[in-house]
Amino acid sequence: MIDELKGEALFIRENVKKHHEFFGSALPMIASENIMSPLAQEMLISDFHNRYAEGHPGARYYQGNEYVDAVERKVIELAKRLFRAEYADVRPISGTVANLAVLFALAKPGDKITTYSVSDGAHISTAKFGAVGVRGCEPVPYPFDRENMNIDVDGTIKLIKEIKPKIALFGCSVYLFPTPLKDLQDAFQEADCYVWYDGAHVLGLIAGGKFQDPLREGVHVMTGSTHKTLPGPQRGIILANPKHEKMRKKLDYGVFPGVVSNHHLHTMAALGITLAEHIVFGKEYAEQIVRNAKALGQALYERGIDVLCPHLGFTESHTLVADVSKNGGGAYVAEALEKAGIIVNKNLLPWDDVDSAMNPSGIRIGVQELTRIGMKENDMVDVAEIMKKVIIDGKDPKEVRKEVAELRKNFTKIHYCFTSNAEAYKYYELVKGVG
Ligand code: DSN
Repeated sequence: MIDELKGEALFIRENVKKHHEFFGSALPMIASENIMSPLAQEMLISDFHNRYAEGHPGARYYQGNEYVDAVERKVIELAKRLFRAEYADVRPISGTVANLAVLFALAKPGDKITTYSVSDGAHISTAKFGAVGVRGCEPVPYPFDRENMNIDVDGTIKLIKEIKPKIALFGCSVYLFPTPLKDLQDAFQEADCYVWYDGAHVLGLIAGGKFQDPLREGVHVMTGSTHKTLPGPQRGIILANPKHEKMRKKLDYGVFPGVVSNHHLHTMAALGITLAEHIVFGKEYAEQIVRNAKALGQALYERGIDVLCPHLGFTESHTLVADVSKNGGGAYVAEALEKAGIIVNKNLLPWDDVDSAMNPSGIRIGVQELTRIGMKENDMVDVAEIMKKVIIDGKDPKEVRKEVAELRKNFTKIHYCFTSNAEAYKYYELVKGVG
């Protein structure tokens, strides 16, 4: 029995090791992922993981939090500094949990919330079948300009003025271009609504001075996960310039006791280290991400792949979207690329029915992780050439896999962090001598 279950445990460990090897020789291009710095990774195996802390530093429900309190105070301070926010709550354990906290704080069942549609790029937590619906709120979609992959400004102004939503929410998993928030100010005023921006995908760009700066564009609250363009742990954050004191209290209560009990202290520590590193390296990193995304868009487009928005330079973020319906569809292309070691995801495009999520027209491509391991614009051309071999030339992905592994040999380090010489995707042999 012991031997059998030790075998099961080793099976799990072995597969995690294989995963490391796979990612270490692949091109990870999921737009919502990234790798943490070694210093941040170290926090994940600390004793912080084993402990509880509820409430606020200095006002806890458990003993033993002396050092946890010092860390939490520091993480809040770093978050406020990086995002120039009056208010930061670093306790949400994921982006969706942060969103639930805001929904419980600022809305009640039956309230209307204007938002992007999922097929136009919205995150699922903003949908009827996601957190907004779980709170019992009514999402009302913004009119969308498919050609420019953004809200239709005139239509959105009209909608907000008519509907007078409780919250005007802007939250996407595909943010190619900044939301023109400044153009909507009058509508926000007239509706007297809360303005909420879910910046999960672009937090690292925002902090690095790229894309847009929602908290200075009329947004009251910005949420996000902390592991995308901000290359931190799987966690969430709430940043705000509260409309009034009452809002501050509501947000606080929305998090705890609202939707978070213990807040996973090891990832909080990792977040703090990520924030400190981003204060130093974030600008340089964000600028390179956007340059790389544009370069990859151009190179793919020149090779016959239908990347959206060529007339706008493809993107202003880390993300590209391509319509691959003529190449076999999103599911087929994403799987073929995976076999070649190029990891992207199939993605709905605005003209897809939401029910076709398992076989949509598009793929979504992110360059934040390739940038993190040191790739520059000229490397994007190499990546595009390899992708073309699968998508356009229909070459055997297993053959292309060898080229991918060869290319990756030149990119083994994590950049834009305090320990820039460290190996990416390293498997740390924590437990020696098992078995
Ligand atoms: N749905 C995830 C993504 O954008 O990939 C984010 O939660």
